[in-house]
Amino acid sequence: MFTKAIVKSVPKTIARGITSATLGEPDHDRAREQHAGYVGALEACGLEVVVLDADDEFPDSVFVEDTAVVTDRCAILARPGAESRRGEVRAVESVLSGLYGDVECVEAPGTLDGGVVLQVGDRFYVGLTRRTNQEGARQFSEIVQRHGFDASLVSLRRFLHLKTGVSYLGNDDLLVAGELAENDAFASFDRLRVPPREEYCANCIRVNDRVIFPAGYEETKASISARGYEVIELEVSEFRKVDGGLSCLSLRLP
Ligand code: CIR
Repeated sequence: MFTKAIVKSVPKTIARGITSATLGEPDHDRAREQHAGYVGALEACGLEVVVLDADDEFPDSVFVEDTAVVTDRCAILARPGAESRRGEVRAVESVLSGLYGDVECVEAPGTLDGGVVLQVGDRFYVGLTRRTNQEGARQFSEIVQRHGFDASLVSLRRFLHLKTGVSYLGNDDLLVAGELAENDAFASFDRLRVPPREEYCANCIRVNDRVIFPAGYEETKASISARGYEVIELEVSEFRKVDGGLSCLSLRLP
C-alpha cells in the first residue's frame, strides 16, 4: 500500500523540457489543470500528497520520479543522465531526508534516472538506457541489495526509460509494450501486450486499489478492466508533449 506521494508543481518553463515528441509545445495553464487532476486522483486513492513548489530553473522538474527511488527501507537519490536535470535532486533530497533515516545516493560517474526503475515486490528491474549507465545501475543495485532486495538489469534500445514501456499492475499482471513486449526478463509474468498504436499507455500506475491510466487508450483500458482493475482515466496530453507519462509525475511512498 502507498500512503504518501511527492509531486512538484509545473514550472512556467515546461515548454523548454527535453523532448523527442513532435506534438507541439505544452500549454502551461492546461498542464497545471492536468497536474491538479493527477493530485486529485492520488488523493482519491488514499494518498497524502506533498506538493513541492514549482522551480522555473528546471523545465523538466515536474517529472519528479526521475530524481529518486523510494522504498519501504530507504530512499535513493538518483543522478539524472541529462545534465540539465541534475540540479532537480536537491529539492527532493530535502523532503526525503525529513522522511527517511536512510537516504543513499548514486554518485558520479554513475547516472541513473528514477524512471528506469521498476519495483515488483522485493525485486528491482533497472533499465540501461541513454540516461542510465552501467555504473549508475551497478551502484543502485548494490544499494538495494544491501537493503535486502534483488536487482536485475534490462538493456533498452529505444525507450527513454524502462517504465516508458512497462508497468506492474499487481497479481503478476504486467503491461508491456514495444521492445519490452517479448523481453525474457519479464517472461514469468502474465503479460498484457499493448498494441503499437497505444504504446504511450504502457506507462500507468497501480495505486492501492486503482490503476491511474492515461485517457484515450480504449483497447488497453478494456483489457485492464477485464482483469478486474478499477481504472481512473486522466488527461495528460501536455506532459506527453515533453515525453512524460503518469509514473514520472510522482514519487509514491509506502
Ligand atoms: C526528460 O526527457 O527527462 C523529460 N522531458 C521527460 C521525463 C519523463 N520521465 C519519466 O519517464 N520517468
